[in-house]
Amino acid sequence: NNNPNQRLRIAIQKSGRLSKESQALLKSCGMKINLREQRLIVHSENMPVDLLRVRDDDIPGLVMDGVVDLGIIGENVLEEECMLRVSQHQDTNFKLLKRLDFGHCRFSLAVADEDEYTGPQSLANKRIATSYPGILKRFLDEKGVEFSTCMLNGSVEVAPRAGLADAICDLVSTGATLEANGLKEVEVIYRSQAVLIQSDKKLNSENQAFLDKLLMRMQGMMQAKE
Ligand code: PRT
Ligand code: ZN
Repeated sequence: NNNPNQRLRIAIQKSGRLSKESQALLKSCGMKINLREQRLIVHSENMPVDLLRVRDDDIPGLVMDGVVDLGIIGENVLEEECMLRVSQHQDTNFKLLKRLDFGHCRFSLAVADEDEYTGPQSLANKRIATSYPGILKRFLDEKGVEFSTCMLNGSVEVAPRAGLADAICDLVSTGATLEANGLKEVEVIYRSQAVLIQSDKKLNSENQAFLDKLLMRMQGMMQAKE
Protein backbone atom coordinates (compact mmCIF):
# COMPACT_ATOMS: atom_id res chain seq x y z
CA ASN A 1 0.00 0.00 0.00
CA ASN A 2 1.54 3.27 -1.14
CA ASN A 3 -0.97 5.44 0.70
CA PRO A 4 0.95 6.57 3.79
CA ASN A 5 -1.75 8.72 5.35
CA GLN A 6 -4.42 6.04 4.92
CA ARG A 7 -7.09 8.50 3.91
CA LEU A 8 -9.82 7.28 1.58
CA ARG A 9 -8.96 8.19 -2.01
CA ILE A 10 -11.72 9.11 -4.45
CA ALA A 11 -11.08 9.86 -8.13
CA ILE A 12 -13.44 12.25 -9.88
CA GLN A 13 -13.38 13.95 -13.28
CA LYS A 14 -11.42 17.16 -13.08
CA SER A 15 -13.46 19.13 -15.58
CA GLY A 16 -16.18 17.95 -17.86
CA ARG A 17 -19.72 16.73 -17.89
CA LEU A 18 -19.45 14.67 -14.70
CA SER A 19 -17.38 16.98 -12.53
CA LYS A 20 -20.02 19.38 -11.26
CA GLU A 21 -22.42 16.68 -10.18
CA SER A 22 -19.66 14.46 -8.75
CA GLN A 23 -18.56 17.35 -6.54
CA ALA A 24 -22.15 18.26 -5.65
CA LEU A 25 -22.87 14.68 -4.60
CA LEU A 26 -19.88 14.59 -2.24
CA LYS A 27 -20.70 18.01 -0.86
CA SER A 28 -24.31 16.98 -0.29
CA CYS A 29 -22.95 14.20 1.93
CA GLY A 30 -21.37 16.87 4.12
CA MET A 31 -17.87 16.72 2.62
CA LYS A 32 -16.01 20.01 2.71
CA ILE A 33 -13.69 20.38 -0.27
CA ASN A 34 -11.96 23.45 -1.59
CA LEU A 35 -12.10 23.03 -5.34
CA ARG A 36 -11.07 26.52 -6.29
CA GLU A 37 -7.48 25.43 -6.42
CA GLN A 38 -6.54 23.63 -9.61
CA ARG A 39 -4.72 20.89 -7.75
CA LEU A 40 -4.53 17.22 -8.67
CA ILE A 41 -5.17 16.20 -5.07
CA VAL A 42 -7.58 18.01 -2.77
CA HIS A 43 -7.81 17.08 0.91
CA SER A 44 -11.22 17.30 2.50
CA GLU A 45 -11.18 19.64 5.47
CA ASN A 46 -13.62 17.68 7.60
CA MET A 47 -13.44 14.06 6.44
CA PRO A 48 -10.62 11.51 6.01
CA VAL A 49 -10.82 11.82 2.23
CA ASP A 50 -8.46 12.88 -0.55
CA LEU A 51 -9.97 13.68 -3.93
CA LEU A 52 -7.95 12.94 -7.04
CA ARG A 53 -9.05 15.08 -9.98
CA VAL A 54 -8.19 13.51 -13.32
CA ARG A 55 -9.35 12.89 -16.90
CA ASP A 56 -12.38 10.62 -16.84
CA ASP A 57 -10.60 8.03 -19.00
CA ASP A 58 -8.03 7.46 -16.23
CA ILE A 59 -10.57 6.72 -13.49
CA PRO A 60 -11.47 3.07 -14.22
CA GLY A 61 -7.80 2.06 -14.40
CA LEU A 62 -6.93 3.90 -11.19
CA VAL A 63 -9.67 1.97 -9.39
CA MET A 64 -8.88 -1.41 -11.00
CA ASP A 65 -5.19 -1.03 -10.15
CA GLY A 66 -6.07 -0.08 -6.55
CA VAL A 67 -4.34 3.30 -6.82
CA VAL A 68 -7.54 4.92 -5.52
CA ASP A 69 -10.30 3.35 -3.42
CA LEU A 70 -13.31 4.84 -5.17
CA GLY A 71 -14.16 6.51 -8.46
CA ILE A 72 -17.10 8.26 -10.06
CA ILE A 73 -17.28 7.47 -13.76
CA GLY A 74 -19.61 7.08 -16.73
CA GLU A 75 -20.52 3.45 -17.41
CA ASN A 76 -19.48 3.86 -21.05
CA VAL A 77 -15.89 4.70 -20.09
CA LEU A 78 -15.84 1.91 -17.50
CA GLU A 79 -17.12 -0.63 -20.02
CA GLU A 80 -14.61 0.47 -22.65
CA GLU A 81 -11.74 0.12 -20.17
CA CYS A 82 -12.96 -3.36 -19.17
CA MET A 83 -12.99 -4.47 -22.79
CA LEU A 84 -9.52 -3.06 -23.41
CA ARG A 85 -8.12 -4.76 -20.32
CA VAL A 86 -9.72 -8.10 -21.12
CA SER A 87 -8.12 -7.95 -24.57
CA GLN A 88 -4.76 -7.25 -22.93
CA HIS A 89 -5.20 -9.94 -20.23
CA GLN A 90 -5.09 -7.33 -17.45
CA ASP A 91 -7.15 -7.24 -14.25
CA THR A 92 -10.60 -5.71 -14.46
CA ASN A 93 -11.52 -6.03 -10.79
CA PHE A 94 -13.84 -3.52 -9.20
CA LYS A 95 -17.15 -3.37 -7.35
CA LEU A 96 -20.12 -1.38 -8.63
CA LEU A 97 -21.43 0.37 -5.50
CA LYS A 98 -24.12 2.62 -6.88
CA ARG A 99 -25.73 4.05 -9.98
CA LEU A 100 -25.80 7.79 -9.40
CA ASP A 101 -28.63 8.94 -11.67
CA PHE A 102 -26.72 11.69 -13.47
CA GLY A 103 -24.60 11.79 -16.63
CA HIS A 104 -27.28 9.91 -18.52
CA CYS A 105 -26.57 9.40 -22.21
CA ARG A 106 -26.79 6.81 -24.94
CA PHE A 107 -24.03 5.56 -27.20
CA SER A 108 -25.54 5.50 -30.65
CA LEU A 109 -24.79 4.85 -34.28
CA ALA A 110 -25.63 7.75 -36.57
CA VAL A 111 -25.46 8.23 -40.34
CA ALA A 112 -25.98 11.20 -42.65
CA ASP A 113 -29.64 12.27 -42.90
CA GLU A 114 -29.75 11.33 -46.57
CA ASP A 115 -28.22 7.87 -46.09
CA GLU A 116 -30.44 4.84 -46.18
CA TYR A 117 -30.31 2.69 -43.04
CA THR A 118 -32.25 -0.54 -42.78
CA GLY A 119 -30.24 -2.19 -39.98
CA PRO A 120 -26.66 -2.89 -38.88
CA GLN A 121 -26.00 -4.60 -42.24
CA SER A 122 -26.24 -1.16 -43.86
CA LEU A 123 -22.87 -0.45 -42.21
CA ALA A 124 -21.07 -3.42 -43.79
CA ASN A 125 -17.56 -2.46 -44.91
CA LYS A 126 -18.08 1.15 -43.88
CA ARG A 127 -15.73 3.25 -41.80
CA ILE A 128 -17.17 4.40 -38.47
CA ALA A 129 -15.71 7.22 -36.38
CA THR A 130 -15.85 6.77 -32.59
CA SER A 131 -14.11 7.40 -29.26
CA TYR A 132 -15.22 4.02 -27.83
CA PRO A 133 -14.15 1.36 -30.34
CA GLY A 134 -14.52 -1.61 -27.97
CA ILE A 135 -18.24 -1.21 -27.30
CA LEU A 136 -18.86 -0.51 -30.99
CA LYS A 137 -16.92 -3.57 -32.11
CA ARG A 138 -18.74 -5.86 -29.68
CA PHE A 139 -22.10 -4.69 -31.03
CA LEU A 140 -21.22 -5.08 -34.72
CA ASP A 141 -19.36 -8.37 -34.15
CA GLU A 142 -22.54 -9.76 -32.59
CA LYS A 143 -24.44 -8.68 -35.68
CA GLY A 144 -21.78 -10.19 -37.95
CA VAL A 145 -21.04 -6.86 -39.60
CA GLU A 146 -17.51 -6.12 -40.79
CA PHE A 147 -16.40 -2.52 -40.58
CA SER A 148 -13.37 -0.34 -39.96
CA THR A 149 -12.93 2.35 -37.34
CA CYS A 150 -11.68 5.89 -37.33
CA MET A 151 -10.58 6.58 -33.77
CA LEU A 152 -11.27 10.18 -32.72
CA ASN A 153 -11.25 11.51 -29.16
CA GLY A 154 -13.23 14.58 -30.12
CA SER A 155 -15.14 16.11 -33.03
CA VAL A 156 -16.55 12.70 -33.91
CA GLU A 157 -19.69 14.33 -35.29
CA VAL A 158 -17.82 16.18 -38.04
CA ALA A 159 -16.07 13.05 -39.37
CA PRO A 160 -18.65 12.16 -42.06
CA ARG A 161 -18.81 15.68 -43.46
CA ALA A 162 -15.01 15.90 -43.40
CA GLY A 163 -14.81 12.70 -45.41
CA LEU A 164 -13.05 10.82 -42.61
CA ALA A 165 -15.80 8.25 -42.06
CA ASP A 166 -19.14 7.04 -43.43
CA ALA A 167 -20.91 6.92 -40.08
CA ILE A 168 -20.28 7.67 -36.42
CA CYS A 169 -20.90 6.05 -33.07
CA ASP A 170 -21.01 8.68 -30.33
CA LEU A 171 -22.60 9.71 -27.05
CA VAL A 172 -25.94 11.45 -27.39
CA SER A 173 -28.05 13.20 -24.80
CA THR A 174 -30.41 15.72 -26.41
CA GLY A 175 -29.60 14.84 -30.03
CA ALA A 176 -28.87 18.50 -30.86
CA THR A 177 -25.26 17.80 -31.89
CA LEU A 178 -26.32 15.11 -34.37
CA GLU A 179 -29.01 17.34 -35.78
CA ALA A 180 -26.66 20.30 -36.18
CA ASN A 181 -24.31 18.08 -38.16
CA GLY A 182 -26.86 16.61 -40.53
CA LEU A 183 -26.80 13.19 -38.87
CA LYS A 184 -29.59 10.88 -37.73
CA GLU A 185 -29.46 8.44 -34.81
CA VAL A 186 -30.18 4.97 -36.18
CA GLU A 187 -29.25 2.56 -33.38
CA VAL A 188 -28.77 2.89 -29.62
CA ILE A 189 -26.09 0.39 -28.68
CA TYR A 190 -25.39 1.25 -25.00
CA ARG A 191 -27.06 3.31 -22.26
CA SER A 192 -24.90 4.97 -19.65
CA GLN A 193 -25.04 6.95 -16.44
CA ALA A 194 -22.52 7.92 -13.77
CA VAL A 195 -21.65 5.19 -11.26
CA LEU A 196 -19.64 4.91 -8.07
CA ILE A 197 -17.10 2.10 -8.19
CA GLN A 198 -14.73 0.68 -5.60
CA SER A 199 -11.39 -1.03 -5.87
CA ASP A 200 -11.20 -4.69 -4.81
CA LYS A 201 -8.43 -3.80 -2.39
CA LYS A 202 -9.57 -4.26 1.21
CA LEU A 203 -10.03 -1.04 3.17
CA ASN A 204 -8.75 -0.66 6.69
CA SER A 205 -11.52 -0.78 9.26
CA GLU A 206 -11.75 2.98 9.82
CA ASN A 207 -12.03 3.72 6.11
CA GLN A 208 -14.56 0.93 5.69
CA ALA A 209 -16.67 2.34 8.52
CA PHE A 210 -16.40 5.79 7.00
CA LEU A 211 -17.37 4.48 3.55
CA ASP A 212 -20.43 2.75 5.01
CA LYS A 213 -21.51 6.05 6.50
CA LEU A 214 -20.88 7.91 3.24
CA LEU A 215 -22.96 5.39 1.29
CA MET A 216 -25.84 5.74 3.78
CA ARG A 217 -25.78 9.50 3.33
CA MET A 218 -25.67 9.16 -0.45
CA GLN A 219 -28.64 6.81 -0.35
CA GLY A 220 -30.50 9.33 1.78
CA MET A 221 -29.64 12.20 -0.56
CA MET A 222 -30.72 10.27 -3.61
CA GLN A 223 -34.02 9.20 -2.06
CA ALA A 224 -34.73 12.78 -0.99
CA LYS A 225 -34.23 13.89 -4.61
CA GLU A 226 -36.85 11.45 -5.93
O1 PRT B 1 -11.42 15.69 -20.26
P1 PRT B 1 -12.03 14.37 -19.99
O2 PRT B 1 -11.38 13.23 -20.72
O3 PRT B 1 -12.17 14.11 -18.51
O4 PRT B 1 -13.56 14.48 -20.50
P2 PRT B 1 -14.24 13.97 -21.85
O5 PRT B 1 -14.22 15.10 -22.82
O6 PRT B 1 -13.71 12.65 -22.27
O7 PRT B 1 -15.72 13.65 -21.37
P3 PRT B 1 -16.98 14.60 -21.14
O8 PRT B 1 -16.75 15.51 -19.99
O9 PRT B 1 -17.47 15.19 -22.42
O10 PRT B 1 -18.04 13.48 -20.74
C1 PRT B 1 -17.87 12.69 -19.59
C2 PRT B 1 -18.98 11.66 -19.52
O11 PRT B 1 -20.25 12.31 -19.46
C3 PRT B 1 -19.12 10.74 -20.72
O12 PRT B 1 -18.19 9.68 -20.73
C4 PRT B 1 -20.55 10.23 -20.54
O13 PRT B 1 -20.59 9.16 -19.62
C5 PRT B 1 -21.26 11.43 -19.93
N1 PRT B 1 -22.12 12.17 -20.89
C6 PRT B 1 -23.44 12.42 -20.74
C7 PRT B 1 -21.76 12.72 -22.08
C8 PRT B 1 -22.89 13.30 -22.63
N2 PRT B 1 -23.92 13.11 -21.77
C9 PRT B 1 -22.79 13.98 -23.91
N3 PRT B 1 -23.80 14.50 -24.41
N4 PRT B 1 -20.56 12.78 -22.71
C10 PRT B 1 -20.48 13.44 -23.88
N5 PRT B 1 -21.53 14.03 -24.50
C11 PRT B 1 -21.22 14.76 -25.77
C12 PRT B 1 -21.21 13.88 -27.01
O14 PRT B 1 -19.95 13.26 -27.18
C13 PRT B 1 -21.54 14.86 -28.12
O15 PRT B 1 -20.38 15.58 -28.51
O16 PRT B 1 -22.18 15.77 -26.03
C14 PRT B 1 -22.48 15.81 -27.42
C15 PRT B 1 -23.90 15.34 -27.64
O17 PRT B 1 -24.79 15.99 -26.79
P4 PRT B 1 -26.25 16.36 -27.33
O18 PRT B 1 -26.98 16.91 -26.13
O19 PRT B 1 -26.09 17.39 -28.41
O20 PRT B 1 -26.90 15.10 -27.84
ZN1 ZN C 1 -12.31 11.58 -21.50
